[in-house]
Amino acid sequence: MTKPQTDDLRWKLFETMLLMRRFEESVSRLNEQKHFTGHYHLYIGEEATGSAAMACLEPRDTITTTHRNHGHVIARGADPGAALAEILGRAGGLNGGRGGTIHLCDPALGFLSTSGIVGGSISMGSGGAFARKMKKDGSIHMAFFGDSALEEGVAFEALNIAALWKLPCVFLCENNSAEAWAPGSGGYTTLVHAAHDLRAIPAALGIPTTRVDGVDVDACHAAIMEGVARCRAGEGPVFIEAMTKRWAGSAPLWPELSTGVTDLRMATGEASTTGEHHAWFEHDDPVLRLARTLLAGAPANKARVFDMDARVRARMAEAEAFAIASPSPAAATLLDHVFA
Ligand SMILES: Cc1ncc(C[n+]2csc(CCOP(=O)(O)OP(=O)(O)O)c2C)c(N)n1
Ligand SMILES: [Mg+2]
Repeated sequence: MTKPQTDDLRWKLFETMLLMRRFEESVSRLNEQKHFTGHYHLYIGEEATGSAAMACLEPRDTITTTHRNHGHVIARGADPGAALAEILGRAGGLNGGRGGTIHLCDPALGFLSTSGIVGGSISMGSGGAFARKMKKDGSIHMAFFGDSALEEGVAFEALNIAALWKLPCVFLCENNSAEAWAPGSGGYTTLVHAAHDLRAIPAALGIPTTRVDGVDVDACHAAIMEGVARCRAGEGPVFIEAMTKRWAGSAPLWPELSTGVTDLRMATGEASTTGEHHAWFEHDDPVLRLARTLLAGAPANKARVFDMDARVRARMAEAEAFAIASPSPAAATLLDHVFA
């Protein structure tokens, strides 16, 4: 059930979502311009979930995330320039250029680890939540993962131990497979699971579950806040499944900015949404959806929306310049951070 949110919270979430979106558009552009090579994943289409989730956390809480991490790291407040530099593998990056896009991580903001191993975030999530429980201070852990992670055996074990030990973990499943549920249904399928309702897996272990529209930021915030409150109260883990449509640009193996640079005039009716991506522009893009909510019946908000976007774009232009100017790690540092 969607609870009405305050306007202040909506504006805060909108600014975060815009920054996440403009960040990913920069990543796409920098890849096209060959500033970095190798595989990468964009968070476009899932901004409502990540921004709402981060708004429910406190600074003392910890987080684990996945290969599709950019949005989480940015929404938690990481510096966009240092994050972009990391994706470019530069010395000025969040992790000195060692992590790259797949392992982008900001430990200072409570990210314990970012794992490119599907299912890794769930297992480290139970570990992180165990540490929080030992602290006895009401802090919690949030583990982000995709729908495919539940195919991994370790997911069952990690959920089981979290249930048995009442660990304060929000297991946040970002399910972007709604229309690519099985092989042959088109697009690049991620989920091949015998369970047709993923909630059945944690539910079998007695973990409370919720499914929420991952494009609706109000609904996400309400559902995640409820889960976070349960965890903080010592009632054990929760499982939240945020459903999003697969963004067309994530359908191919390599991301493509197929829907173009986001044009907020689509939310005011000043730019056309017709064509191949009509449904995405009208219903499935969380940024455009929230822009429409903010503008509904409040024409005076138009200037605020576009001013906010201009500020965010200027911030991203600075971030891009910083990342591109950042040098590659010095050869002499090659063996730094090597354990053995
Ligand atoms: C253990 C493991 N198996 C396979 C892969 C290759 N792989 C990378 S991303 C991915 C799909 C992940 O899907 P999902 O968890 O739903 O996240 P999404 O990319 O859809 O956000 C796979 C199979 C991997 N990284 N780790
Ligand atoms: Mg998926």
